[in-house]
Amino acid sequence: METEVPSKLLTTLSHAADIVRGHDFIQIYSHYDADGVSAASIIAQTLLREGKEFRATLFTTLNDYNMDIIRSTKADCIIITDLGASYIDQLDAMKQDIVVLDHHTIISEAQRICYANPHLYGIDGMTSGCGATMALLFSVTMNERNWDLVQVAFAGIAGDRQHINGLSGLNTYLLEQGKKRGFVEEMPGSLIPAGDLMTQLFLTTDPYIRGVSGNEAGVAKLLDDAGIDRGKSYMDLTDDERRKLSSLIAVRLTQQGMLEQSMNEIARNRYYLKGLGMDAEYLSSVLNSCGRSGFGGMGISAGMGDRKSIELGANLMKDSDKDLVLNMVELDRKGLNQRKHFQWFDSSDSGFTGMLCGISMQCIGDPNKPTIGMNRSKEPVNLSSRGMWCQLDKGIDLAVAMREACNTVGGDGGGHRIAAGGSIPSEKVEEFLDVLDGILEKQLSSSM
Ligand SMILES: [Mn+2]
Repeated sequence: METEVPSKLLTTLSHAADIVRGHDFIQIYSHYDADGVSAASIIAQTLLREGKEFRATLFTTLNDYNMDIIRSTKADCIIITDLGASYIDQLDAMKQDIVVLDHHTIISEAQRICYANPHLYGIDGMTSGCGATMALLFSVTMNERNWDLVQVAFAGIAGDRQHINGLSGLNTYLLEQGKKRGFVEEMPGSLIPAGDLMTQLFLTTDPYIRGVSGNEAGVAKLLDDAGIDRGKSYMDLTDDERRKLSSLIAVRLTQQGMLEQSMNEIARNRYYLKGLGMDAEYLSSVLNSCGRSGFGGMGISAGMGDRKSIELGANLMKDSDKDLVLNMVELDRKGLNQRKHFQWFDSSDSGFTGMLCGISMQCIGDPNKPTIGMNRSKEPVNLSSRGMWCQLDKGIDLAVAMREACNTVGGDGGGHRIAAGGSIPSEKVEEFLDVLDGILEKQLSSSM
């Protein structure tokens, strides 16, 4: 049976397409992560094919400051992707034609502007449709020939980790259509990273393997223990070698406290993008590296399929993967600070706060408590948080907890139940930590 797109969403999307068709110049705003860059690339390519002019701007987050930037645009038509859910009321109050394609938790419904969000149709935007999913659905509503862009949408899905427990909701629809049309292929995954083993085991943070990731001698020893030639790559492994190496990795991950569910998530299915000749996760990392390194324009042209940009982005990715793994080794050495109901770290020296937060939650942290990462290098202090499914089952909702805790100390926060962010004034850090502990305590006790 084929998945269907809710008719209310289709109506909103064709309304959005009509609005956009009526303009010659469109301003795109999107998020700077892999999903946001994917979404912006899909929109940009769609507009280019329609012969429209456009400009794209990426934001690290949508806050009051960036909202002022949006308000001061000279464009008569605006498309906002992977952002906007928390500013619908303010966008509604603007004069321009506005289309918002987001998947973050709903605060309010739109009165005037055109707003599509999986949550509005009873679909979970945290797991079953991301910014790039919404952008693609808009794109194919504009024109059916845009189905090739489903490949870019998969980079967004992978970037927001919506594929780790299997695809669902709107993403399933994208896979069905992508497969049928010959653009996407689904393949089984592994705990072993793809590519040259000496290089990729050194760089891996997915999983982060203590004593192996970021440790050349550790990588060599692991391969020796598995009886595998150090020059081999994942594709060269015999079935026997693959089994041996993956069980040695599983043993180490278990020793560092990783849950079996997390290991299954790492051995998730992979999505091969046939037209682009690469894995969705690879494209996702390239786009993520571009966006986060301040090369958003290059990221968008990479997402639009420009080979040179993809290659330059891949170089950025290798450098940032190395920085990331070495920072993770350092964080692992220092350990996480424990509070009653969460654990936290300070990554002010390195950045990578959100990524380190996700890796430590999954690979080295106490799986029973959410992990909070903090970057105090700028004002306001930037915060990330990650939870686990087992915590959500116990009542944890990080979207609410981060919003309330940040608001209490004069900051802003929000996101998804399992992953949320925020910003707070630097002198309020201690107070924030206390307030957050109290909110999490309430969430846990009220669900019992
Ligand atoms: Mn997203």
